[in-house]
Amino acid sequence: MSQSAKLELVSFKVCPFVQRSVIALNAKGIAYTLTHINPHEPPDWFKAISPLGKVPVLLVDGTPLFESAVILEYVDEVYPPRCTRLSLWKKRGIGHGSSFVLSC
Ligand SMILES: N[C@@H](CCC(=O)N[C@@H](CS)C(=O)NCC(=O)O)C(=O)O
Repeated sequence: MSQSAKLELVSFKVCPFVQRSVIALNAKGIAYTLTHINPHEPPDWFKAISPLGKVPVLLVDGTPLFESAVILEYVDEVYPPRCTRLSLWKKRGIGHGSSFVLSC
C-alpha cells in the first residue's frame, strides 16, 4: 500500500456507491483514472476482477479492491489526512452531499 500506486476506479455513471469513492478520492486530491462499464452487461475483463460483479472496483496497481466501504477505508488509511468527520468537514469545506465520505 503506497501513495505512488496507480489507481483506476471502475465505475458506472449513475452508481451512488461509485460516487462515494469519487468523493473520497477527489476530496483528498488523489490522482486516478475512471473507467466506465455497465455492470448489467459487464465485459469479460471485469468479470475476471470483480468477485461480486459490482462496481465500484478500485484497481491499485492492478490489484482489485471491491466494496465501496473497503475502498473508502483504503483511501483514508493510505492518503492522509484521515477523514475524521470533523477534519474533512472543516478542512475541505465539504457540505451535506458528502455524507457518504463522512460515513467511512
Ligand atoms: N455494497 C456494494 C454495492 C455496489 C452496487 O450495488 N453496485 C451496483 C451499481 S450501483 C452494481 O454494480 N450492480 C450490479 C449487479 O448487482 O449485478 C458497495 O458498496 O460497493
